[in-house]
Amino acid sequence: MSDLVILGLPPSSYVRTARMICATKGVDYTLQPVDFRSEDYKARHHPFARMPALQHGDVRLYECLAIGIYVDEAFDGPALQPTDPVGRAKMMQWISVVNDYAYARIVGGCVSERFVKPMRGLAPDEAKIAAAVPGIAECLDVFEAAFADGAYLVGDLSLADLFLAPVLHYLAATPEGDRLLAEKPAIKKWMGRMAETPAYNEINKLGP
Ligand SMILES: N[C@@H](CCC(=O)N[C@@H](CS)C(=O)NCC(=O)O)C(=O)O
Repeated sequence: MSDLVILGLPPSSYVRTARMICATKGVDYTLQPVDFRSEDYKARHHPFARMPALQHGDVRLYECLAIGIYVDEAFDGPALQPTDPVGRAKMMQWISVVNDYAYARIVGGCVSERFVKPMRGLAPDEAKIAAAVPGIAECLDVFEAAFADGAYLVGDLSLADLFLAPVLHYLAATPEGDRLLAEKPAIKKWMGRMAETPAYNEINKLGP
């Protein structure tokens, strides 16, 4: 049994990415639910009060990319990063695309409104969702073109695919995503390919 701990809540997209990375590597981990807004969590694990964080012996990390690189390089299992400079740079490019554009537009603009707000008893902001749709469509155009060129974002399955998977999984569960993705056969094929992996099923069973 590994003494690796992922701190975070199961619905979080980035926590799902961290868990998928562990599952794909075959690394055992414990998921520790956290009160991510608490002063204790901020002081001990994440000064910006986000999820996930990692603890492994004396190693404490926050930021999903740092966690992903650590798990990939510190443990045996399939390599999740290209080794050539161009492939590695492209993987980082795609992770930046997810972090800086796709996550904000898809999760911030649509998924949070459709799923998180209702959980808090609030109505989705339909105007905010409608305003987010063109930016989401732009992201999907870019991913569609990438998957038309290859089975994964860069060469073989990499960290980049595992950053994107939970975001698109959530998007597909919204009416907007269902409609937009219906016109994206290459993305859907990639999602089908991801769904065949144990890691993807692990996040799927957590729903939605
Ligand atoms: N840059 C961070 C982002 C992490 C992040 O935004 N996580 C979300 C959950 S998916 C979170 O903690 N949200 C809490 C909040 O916004 O208050 C990373 O890469 O780990």
